[in-house]
Amino acid sequence: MSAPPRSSDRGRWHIERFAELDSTNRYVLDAARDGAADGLVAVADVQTAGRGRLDRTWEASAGSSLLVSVLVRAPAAPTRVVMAAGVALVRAVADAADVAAVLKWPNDVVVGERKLAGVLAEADGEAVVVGAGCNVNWAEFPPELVATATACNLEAGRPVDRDALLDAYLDELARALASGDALIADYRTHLATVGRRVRVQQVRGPDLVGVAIGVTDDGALVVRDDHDVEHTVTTADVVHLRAP
Ligand code: BT5
Repeated sequence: MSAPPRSSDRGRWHIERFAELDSTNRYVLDAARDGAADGLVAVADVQTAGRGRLDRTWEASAGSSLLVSVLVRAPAAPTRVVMAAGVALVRAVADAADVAAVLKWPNDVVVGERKLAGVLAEADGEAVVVGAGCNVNWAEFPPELVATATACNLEAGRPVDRDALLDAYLDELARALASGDALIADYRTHLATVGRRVRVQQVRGPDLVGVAIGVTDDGALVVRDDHDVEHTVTTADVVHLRAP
């Protein structure tokens, strides 16, 4: 049985902090199914089964990362909540760590081509759980991440306060969720993928290579392939390529 969480409130958010959880997304999804109110936030120092998209694993040694999930019971489409989380993370790492990051579609927070943070949204009925994992203070990465990941401390050249980053993220997320149609424009502003040559690894379908030419209001990526055919992509991984 794990220790009970420490609770606090911040604006619309009710925050529960755990030393350890299997997954903050799993915890908040279960709470949503049990009727938890909009605004529940779970934070963990470490996860034993942190999850990424498409059944992948999210790695974080104890205390190294911001691991946070929030419950949004909004009429907004889940894609809006995901966009809001991406925008909020980019702004939060700028506010709390002076790190200039951008978004790689759909929702990786990157510095250059290195991944600083990722977002995983899961829905149950009208409840949307949006989880964010952000590398905050890492001494070194495991071999499988060493070429692809970065952390706030490595970018800022100083240790970064995880609680300050959490506060900034929750404040920015509340603002982004309340921003209506401006959210889409803000998401496009932070998105580095449009205009880039990309390889799109689709979950259902072949890889595409071409140029990302836009994002729909629902957050789908529009890619013009090398045969001049346009594709609208909803679930995929994108690799930014160098221009030929
Ligand atoms: C994501 O998935 O980027 C979403 C990650 C969401 C994690 C948060 S933590 C709090 C909440 N509770 C959870 O259980 N999950 C959420 P995806 O786009 O599938 O990326 C996963 C891939 O990123 C992995 O397959 C690795 O290649 C890489 N990766 C894993 N850990 C990483 C890390 N710490 N930093 C950078 N890359 C990582």
